[in-house]
Amino acid sequence: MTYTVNNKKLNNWVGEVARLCQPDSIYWCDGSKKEYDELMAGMVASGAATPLKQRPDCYLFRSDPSDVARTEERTYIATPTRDEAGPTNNWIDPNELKTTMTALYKGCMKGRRMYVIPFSMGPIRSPIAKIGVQLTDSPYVVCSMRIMTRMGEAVIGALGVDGDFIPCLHSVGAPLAEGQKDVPWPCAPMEKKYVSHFPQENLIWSFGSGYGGNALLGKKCLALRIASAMASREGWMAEHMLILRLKNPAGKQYHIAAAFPSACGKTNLAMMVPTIPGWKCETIGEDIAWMKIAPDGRLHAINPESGFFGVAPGTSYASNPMAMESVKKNTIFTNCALTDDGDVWWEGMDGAPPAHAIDWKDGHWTPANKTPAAHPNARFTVPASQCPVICSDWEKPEGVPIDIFIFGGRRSNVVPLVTEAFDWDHGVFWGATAASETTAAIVGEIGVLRRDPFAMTPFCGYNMADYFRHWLEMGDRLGNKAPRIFYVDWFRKSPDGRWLWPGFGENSRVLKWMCERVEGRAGAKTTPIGYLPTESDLDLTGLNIPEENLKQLLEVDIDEWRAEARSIEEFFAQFGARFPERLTRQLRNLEKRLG
Ligand code: OXD
Ligand code: MN
Repeated sequence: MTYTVNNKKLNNWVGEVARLCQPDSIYWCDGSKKEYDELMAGMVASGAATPLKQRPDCYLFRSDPSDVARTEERTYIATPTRDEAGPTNNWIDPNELKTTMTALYKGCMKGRRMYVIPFSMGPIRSPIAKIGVQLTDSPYVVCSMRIMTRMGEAVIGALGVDGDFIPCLHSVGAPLAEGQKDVPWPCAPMEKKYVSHFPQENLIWSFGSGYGGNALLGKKCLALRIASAMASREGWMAEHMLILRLKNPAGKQYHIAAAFPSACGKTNLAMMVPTIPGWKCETIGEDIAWMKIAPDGRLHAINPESGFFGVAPGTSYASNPMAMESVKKNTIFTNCALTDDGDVWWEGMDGAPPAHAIDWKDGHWTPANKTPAAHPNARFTVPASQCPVICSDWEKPEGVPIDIFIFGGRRSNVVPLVTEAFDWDHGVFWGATAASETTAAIVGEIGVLRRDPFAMTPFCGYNMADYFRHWLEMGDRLGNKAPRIFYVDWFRKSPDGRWLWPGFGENSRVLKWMCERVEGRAGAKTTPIGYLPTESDLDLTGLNIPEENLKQLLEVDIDEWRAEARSIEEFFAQFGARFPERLTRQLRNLEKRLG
């Protein structure tokens, strides 16, 4: 160790875990580039990582084929009663879960080193930030955490002698016997994987997976599940939201936070290049927002992360040029394909596919193959500072004041391009009823929908009904300083299955309307579901879009909405007595307006 740790709670916990997991050695991470380079060199030597000839300081990892994504079915919220976790979470009694997992952790780090990763979610010493410490036996996790969080010695300084932290215990669950050779991606079988949260104790225990949100515990586990439970107790908000700053041609700034389910374009929107002349977008975050009411009475947001863990397939210069520019150096790629000239490739990248590549399973691949070269959940892990449009204030400790909230999802029909809520409660109703198609929609019919309130279904660390109530109460506290709330759907299709809206940079036209609504300058029509722009309220200059598309994008079909109201009623019913009466009233008001 190159530094001294005087924090008793930390020293005791590290000792306790070491006795249980029995690693060969303990290593305290300092967070330096030298340390990162040494760990990477070790992983290259062992065959776990491949350096990329075409991209400086970039490495490719291939996971075990059984360990490729967040495992929602193995993710638990262990509250004292099932009701505190609510109907949308997996629940196990905390004592039972601890007994099961303690048995798994016993000796699980044998033959491996245990790394201590002190990290801060949010700029170190920001009034909104929180400190966590992750113990892990995965050097891949250490290197990824160095990109995704502020980690190392500086955090130990901020923790001090008696500072508190959120303990995050992680093991890949693959001990090595004496002389046993390691595999490139150690992990445990599915039935032994657990991603467990104990919200009453602010404690995270993860076992058996080395991938993404299962293993980089600062992200979904701490910054969303544990933080959402802390936020409801402490009166702030932890949300699955991107944060961006939009600047109009006069230089006026607007800050927007938007919640969309995974793979609905959060990263693309956060780094968008507006097509309207003079408007600029700057990225603050692309996945998570932590927000507190500041002394000015407004809601201020920080991005608790310091890197992007983005989905690679589909990312291209056409869909997200800023992401493509960001990943040119210092990036970890996981489960992408490797080209013969030493670069990465994935489906949807610009240009023709390579004639030959090594696929994510380490096999030979040509375009004739039926299976994809990159896994559909292949990822890039990149420092946020490398994004060419990162906002100069992205690390401001007090955050940025939010003007606008956006909710949305992927719906091929029913939901218009954009709707403004009548007021805060109506906006919370929009958030609570957000839905997204989980499969391709059948033309002309409502597709297979999953309701994903606030895009938080997999990430809410307590009963979702109480979470809705928390949103309503935040509105009461914010009063007339509350952000305005909008709902968007970039994914509308025509009855014959064509996209009605071009999306990407053209979405700036919709954002411009929102900003002008905030200023009281843009018009709107009142409909039963909220305020909608008319064609003339949107700036469509230079956009070549058929009249018929606009008509469909901005219409409200009363019959479809009556069916929608019935489906919302069914969805709300699962929350029982805990469900806030104010949202039931919103549903009744919608029904009345629909007639
Ligand atoms: C997600 C992610 O799955 O951000 O939402 O990785
Ligand atoms: Mn996400």
